[in-house]
Amino acid sequence: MSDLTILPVTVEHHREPFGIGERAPRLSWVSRTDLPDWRQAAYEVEIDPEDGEAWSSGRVDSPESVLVAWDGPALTSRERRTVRVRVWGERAAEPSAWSEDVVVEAGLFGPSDWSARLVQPVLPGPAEHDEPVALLRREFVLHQPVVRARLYATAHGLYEAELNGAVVGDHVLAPGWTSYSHRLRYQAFDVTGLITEGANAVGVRLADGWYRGYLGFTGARARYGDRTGVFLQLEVDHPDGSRTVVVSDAAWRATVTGPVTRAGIYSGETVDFRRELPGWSTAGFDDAAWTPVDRGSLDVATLVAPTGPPVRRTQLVPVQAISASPSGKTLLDFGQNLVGRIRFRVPEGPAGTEITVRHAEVLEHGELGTRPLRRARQTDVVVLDGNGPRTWEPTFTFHGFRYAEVTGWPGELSPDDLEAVVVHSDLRRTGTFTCSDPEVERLHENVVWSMRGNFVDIPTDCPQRDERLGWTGDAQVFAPTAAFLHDTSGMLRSWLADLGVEQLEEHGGIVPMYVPFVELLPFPQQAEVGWGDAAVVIPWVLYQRSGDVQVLTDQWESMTSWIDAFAARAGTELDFPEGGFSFGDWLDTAAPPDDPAAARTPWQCVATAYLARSARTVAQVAEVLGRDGSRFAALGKRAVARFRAEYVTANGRLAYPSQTAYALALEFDLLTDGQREHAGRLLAAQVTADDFHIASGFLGTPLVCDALTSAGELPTAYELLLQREHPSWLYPVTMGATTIWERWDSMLPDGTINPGDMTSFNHYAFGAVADWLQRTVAGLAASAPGYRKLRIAPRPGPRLTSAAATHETPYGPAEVSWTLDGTTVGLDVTVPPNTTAEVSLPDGSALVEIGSGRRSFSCEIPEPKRVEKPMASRTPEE
Ligand code: RAM
Repeated sequence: MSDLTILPVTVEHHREPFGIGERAPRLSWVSRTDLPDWRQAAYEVEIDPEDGEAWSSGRVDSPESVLVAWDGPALTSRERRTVRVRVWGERAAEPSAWSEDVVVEAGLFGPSDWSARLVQPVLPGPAEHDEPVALLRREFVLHQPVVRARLYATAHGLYEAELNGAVVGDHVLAPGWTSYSHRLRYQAFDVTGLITEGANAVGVRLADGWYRGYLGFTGARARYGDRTGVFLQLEVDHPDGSRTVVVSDAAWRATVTGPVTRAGIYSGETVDFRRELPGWSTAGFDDAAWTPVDRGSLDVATLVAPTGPPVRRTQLVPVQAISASPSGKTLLDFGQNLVGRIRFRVPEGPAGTEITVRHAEVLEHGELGTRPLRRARQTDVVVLDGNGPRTWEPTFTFHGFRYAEVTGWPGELSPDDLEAVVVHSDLRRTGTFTCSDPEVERLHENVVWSMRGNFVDIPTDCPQRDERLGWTGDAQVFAPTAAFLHDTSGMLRSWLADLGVEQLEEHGGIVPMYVPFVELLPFPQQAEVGWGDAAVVIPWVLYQRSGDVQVLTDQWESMTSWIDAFAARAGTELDFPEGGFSFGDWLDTAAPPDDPAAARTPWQCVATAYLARSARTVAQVAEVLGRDGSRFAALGKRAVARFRAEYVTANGRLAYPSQTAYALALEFDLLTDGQREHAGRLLAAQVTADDFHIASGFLGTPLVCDALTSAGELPTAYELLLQREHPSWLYPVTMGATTIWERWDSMLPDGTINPGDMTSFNHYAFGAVADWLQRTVAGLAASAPGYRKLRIAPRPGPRLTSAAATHETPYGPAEVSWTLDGTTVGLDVTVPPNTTAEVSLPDGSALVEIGSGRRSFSCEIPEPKRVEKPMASRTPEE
């Protein structure tokens, strides 16, 4: 009987180590055991090449099991190696059994690996709303059987490849959105089963996507180029060791006469089945009417392999209800605001029948609420050809929707005719939170859905209107929550690489306000507090949560350059004397619908606080990396002093009586001990004076509950959390929200959409409170990088009788679950093997240090009491 199992090795942050870009990828493994207090004493890694000698690390005495260096010979392009590991526990002489084998396959590492050319279809002129989908193809003959075949591909635009009539792979929206001129991602697919000896054909559908399509809310398009193109290399290995390589080149032909007549990310897709070209991606198709492709240019040095998972279809959601609107329109309700598209099973109907489907997140007074979408039409159109039923789903678009309005459907529409296909980066889910209050659970579920909807290759602000941009501020405040809920390391490392390259090579150290950046919006490029800080905060969060030091090394220059750019805007006194515009505490509850930057707390105050925090973080990073961080530490110190001098009285009262000002001062550690205590009480008093309503924006809101908790004002944090009236986290839940809204009242109590022209119903920024739910209410947090050490510190409060969180740490599953019965707290915890935990019980008793395994605790606490509002601030009706 073995009570120690080693799960298959994982490679860097890949879900599947196929076509990877790392020559010496780091390896991680999880030990599964019921043995308490288990620690790894040693490991052995074996790496087998396809031919030749296996490599073994031999027994390595080390407790490391996360992102362990690949000490074997480096991979070469295309190489496949099989990896396994076994370990020794501290108390066992015998090793575990070997883990199951994992095959690691390298992608193409160098420019010399590529013989493909970028080929471009001839497109119609750039008329307004011209969003063509081109088809490209060529045939080829294989004179020998196929042992193995790989397709490497990318595009200017979005592509989907077919081989002999079969779609290649399950990626959606490939190659994704990166900073194309610096880093263009390619994909690798195993296509061994899709081709054979003899005649074959390869075809590619190609749409504008982010490259040539409409972007942003000024109607800009073709920001990266006005020609789309395909870059593809098919490599086929034969039994005699020879290889046939088929690439995109002058032999390809293209057309825009295919069935999909329009595809735009914002606008949706139109398919006209009368234009179908059966067999276009199979051998023998007559493409005489197609035109030769043009040769474009692509710098192969910009090609990069993915570091995270692709966008995929991750879930099917059935229609919940079909109804008629007051004006007689047919409406579908999927019961969940989601991101993806609808898959149609269209019945037979007369040729030329046009079915139009418009998507929206909400209904307004019973009708589809499309105003918040602005220019994004989110409309799919299906034109029938009179032949038989069909199943169709758009390929090159995604919509943010819960509802859809269908016109032109032939006959009666049944729920079986349609389903929603959820689409997003296929991140591994790692975190959960549950509790006794169904509304709080729904809030948390809404956060998860908003994350899914906005992690579509890049982290976006919203997934529905004519925006969907990688706003850095939104990602920065949400990163801790995101890193708990899903394994974000691979995806965000790619996005951070884009952030860094654009910041350093194009913006003189200023972090763009959204990444990838192209000139779209009428804002000046300047150091934006809270947005630019993404350069520092996100790598630090990823390091804390995943233990990956490399992200700090890779982002070092970006971080330090950001601090320099930020400090330059701050001026010699660090008080941002030039003023001007800044997003600041964006969407403060006091800001009117048409002026989202009009916050209670001036942005300069927020900026000095952020400068202090980011500079100090970089000083900590320097320590981790063994570099000299003294100038950042000194800058941090000066910024703290400046903040105190400018915004804090000697006793700890803030110049602005706002939740944000107090939360920043407390959470960013900007006060003296004496000031802290007073400020904590004043924050609680402020929240009470605000009637336990949120009174902050993007930058302050994520900090308030944490600040109250650390100031010993937990019950006030609970009042804020459990508030149901606007503005609050639960108000949207009471309004039936199934995602986090951009504005606290994106939907007004009377069912009217907020009049502001920036009203998304799927915006994760305010969902950042979930991190507090996970870390503090449930009490599951990392106290050392990568959860090598956990901090288990649940904090029960009034009106909740239980809460629980789980997190798949790099070392295995961790769980915390508590119940409150009167005054008795029962606590069950699971600590992953090879880690330890410090447990801080809610009764305030001394920390308990424990090793891995399951443990239960109980303690007595005073019954959690609700905070009373002082009589003076009550309204007469109360
Ligand atoms: C809007 C969105 C986004 C925010 C920017 C500043 O476009 O609300 O979330 O980051 O403004």
